Amino acid sequence: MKKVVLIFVLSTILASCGAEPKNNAAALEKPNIIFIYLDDLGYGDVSAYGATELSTPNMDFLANNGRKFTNGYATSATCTPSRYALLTGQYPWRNRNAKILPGTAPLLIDTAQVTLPKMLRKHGYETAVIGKWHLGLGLGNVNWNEHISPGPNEVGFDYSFIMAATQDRVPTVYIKDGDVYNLDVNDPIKIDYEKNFPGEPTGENSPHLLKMKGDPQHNRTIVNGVPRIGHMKGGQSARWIDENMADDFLKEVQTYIKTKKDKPFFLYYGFQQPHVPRTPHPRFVGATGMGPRGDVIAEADWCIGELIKTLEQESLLENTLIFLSSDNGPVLDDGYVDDAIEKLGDHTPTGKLRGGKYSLYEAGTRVPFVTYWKGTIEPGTSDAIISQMDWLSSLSSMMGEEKPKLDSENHMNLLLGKINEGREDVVLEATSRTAYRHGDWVLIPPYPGPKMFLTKGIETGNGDEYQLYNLAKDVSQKNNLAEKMPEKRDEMMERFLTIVGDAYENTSRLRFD
Ligand code: NG6
Ligand code: CA
Repeated sequence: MKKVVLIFVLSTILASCGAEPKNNAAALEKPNIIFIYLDDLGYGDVSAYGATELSTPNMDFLANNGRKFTNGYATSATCTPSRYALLTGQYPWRNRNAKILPGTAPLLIDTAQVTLPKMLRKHGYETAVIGKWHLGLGLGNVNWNEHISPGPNEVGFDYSFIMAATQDRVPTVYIKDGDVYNLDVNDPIKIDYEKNFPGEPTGENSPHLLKMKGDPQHNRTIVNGVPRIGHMKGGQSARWIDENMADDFLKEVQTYIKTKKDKPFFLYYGFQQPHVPRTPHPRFVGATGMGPRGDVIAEADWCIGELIKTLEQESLLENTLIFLSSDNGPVLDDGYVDDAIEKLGDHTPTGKLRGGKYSLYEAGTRVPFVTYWKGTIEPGTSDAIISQMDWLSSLSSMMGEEKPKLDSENHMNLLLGKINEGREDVVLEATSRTAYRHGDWVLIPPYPGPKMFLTKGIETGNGDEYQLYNLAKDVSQKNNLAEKMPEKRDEMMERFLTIVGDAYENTSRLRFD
């Protein structure tokens, strides 16, 4: 009898807790969290975002059954700064080292900094990063033949299986919990970004060994028939096979999920696609008729489908919050001859947006941005402004924490599709230059330097004049209103400077080539 009463009392208390209006309705929940983070996937590369020449059924599944954001931003138009902001909740331009890093760069995140995985770990999560890292490793002068630290494991990840930088940079090996994976100690790895090791084949001196040609920057050590940025010697048994990379990461992800059933987990799944070199597994070659760029998008989409299947098989889909996005906008020619331009046909990787990777225009930073949580997030579309940087504060609030003092804002209810209000404004960054969005308006202040990345055919956003666009009426940024609306321009500039201060003064004098 007593037991029954106690249970009744407890359940009444619990029920009344749940019924209380909370800042965050999901405050008591600790779902698994998976970030699916693609590399250089454009706003227009997903069929749910309007692509008609390319089919992405699994990304569409998440977008159409979850919340599809049409004004979701990466903080930056390149990889390292976007990833830095995603994990630390800080604008990357506050850290002058947050730029595209070479493969030998030291760890960019301070081990004392607040990070998303550290915050979640405090709340009982197990955390893992599998895939692309590109946030630096060690303290400089890494010896790849010894344990490498600090790295992901020192900034909050319990488990890491990573590619150090990019697929086009040496060292072309995986690193598992700080150790090069499959390394033979008798064949040590040496890395040099400046000069070659005597007798080592490069794209330049041994073009007959290439299965894909690179430009002069991507023409150093040849690994697996692909010339890279930087020189590498040794580590033969550890070198990855590019065509297997998608399967390698997926297998890691599936194993991780299957073994993590007791505690909630946070998994950051960093895809390498469709960054260069684009090397689809043979079973995806020809999948799209668009050459390697299209085919690796099909491959990535397949991996996402397999991930969803695994979650379903493990009965985890209803208890897992999934975020799908990209670190920056699209580029066609990024250093290799792979027919990306020639076979594009009618596909528009940027959708209706202007610019692309490296650009201050919208296509640089506005990316596919989807949240999915079966049974919790109602399907729908949101045009509210949201930044990837906001996850840290949003998830902090979900864990019942105070908002950390960071650039990150709490928009958990928006991410869960409960409301449709987001950021008032956001600063957008491209190769250290910044622009400012407030409501429907975007201001690009003047920057010196070329207006076009000639080899890439992408507009930089540079110019001698202010640029002011109303995105509600002119999403393609064709109609510069700065001269017609000087008051609006000044108001925007004032707000912008209040946030970025010296950062604009410093970058506006530099040239970006
Ligand atoms: C650039 C590389 C480019 C790509 C990019 C990083 C040259 C000329 N270009 O420096 O190929 O690797 O860095 O891309 O070297 S990101 O998506 O990781 O930011
Ligand atoms: Ca990228």
